[in-house]
Amino acid sequence: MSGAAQAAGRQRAALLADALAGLTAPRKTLPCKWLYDAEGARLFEAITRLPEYYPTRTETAILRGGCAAEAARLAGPGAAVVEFGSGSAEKVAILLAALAAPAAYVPVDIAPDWLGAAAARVAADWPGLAVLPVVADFTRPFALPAGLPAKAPRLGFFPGSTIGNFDPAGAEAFLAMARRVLGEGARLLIGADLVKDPAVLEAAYDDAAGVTARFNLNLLARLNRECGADFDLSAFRHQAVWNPREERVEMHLVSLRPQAVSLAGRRIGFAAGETIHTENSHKYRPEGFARLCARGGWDAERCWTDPARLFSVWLLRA
Ligand code: AVI
Repeated sequence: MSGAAQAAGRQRAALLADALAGLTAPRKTLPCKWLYDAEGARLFEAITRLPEYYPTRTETAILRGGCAAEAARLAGPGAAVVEFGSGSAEKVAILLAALAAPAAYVPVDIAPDWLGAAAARVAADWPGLAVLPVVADFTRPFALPAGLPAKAPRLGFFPGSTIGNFDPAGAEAFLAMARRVLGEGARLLIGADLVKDPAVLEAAYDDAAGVTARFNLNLLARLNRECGADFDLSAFRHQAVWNPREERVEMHLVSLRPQAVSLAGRRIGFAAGETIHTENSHKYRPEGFARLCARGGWDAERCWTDPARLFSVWLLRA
């Protein structure tokens, strides 16, 4: 069996183990990382272009509107940029363009195909830049590539408010891990979505065209494809709700009727109205985010927001 087939087999086994644990728990859940197979990644790209989904275009405008230039000035010449969960590596172009003679770009992502394609694109666009991809789960400690110039100032990059998809303890653990990986004196440029009118938030996660609904339901389609489950997708609906106590948007899949689904020889029962909780997207208040960063070992050096205060981008210093 090829290495790729073995890796795919391990992924499927991990997905099945998470699904069995999550769907037999008293409150059914599925970890949001499984939303991103090839179809999920394609749907997420489509979400980022929706009129209701303000985070991507707002963060991009903040980066372009002076934030990337100021972060680049503070990081200094010859910086090495390490992007956590680089995905399609689009926003990093704004940062690389602002930096004086960046020494290296290290995209870190768990999906080797995506990572290879994105790294090749950046290398083609930035001749002379050392592009050193790392295949790793960016939520766990990983080693920076040996070829990274030891003296290059380290600048971490974690855009998109992906930090919001961790629970508060996980977010703090991620920040502490990023600090350990990047080292003393490093900086981290990170996007964090802000608390705002619940109607704006719920529309961003339940768009009129139904793209986010398809993104969420794709998780059940993925369990059918990869784990032989028999979910009837028409018997579930997407739901996005603002949880004011936890200050997060929750995505759920609601069972429209009493039903049973089979998964790996198990029958999993659903009551009408019962939900599978598939994602949390935490929103922050600036003071709360600065406190979270401090607990993770970072000082907030700068914070930028847009005029409507929808989104924030932070430069942190280790
Ligand atoms: C990737 N992450 C930051 C997105 C978010 O906004 O929480 C995922 C997403 N889920 C639904 N829409 C977008």
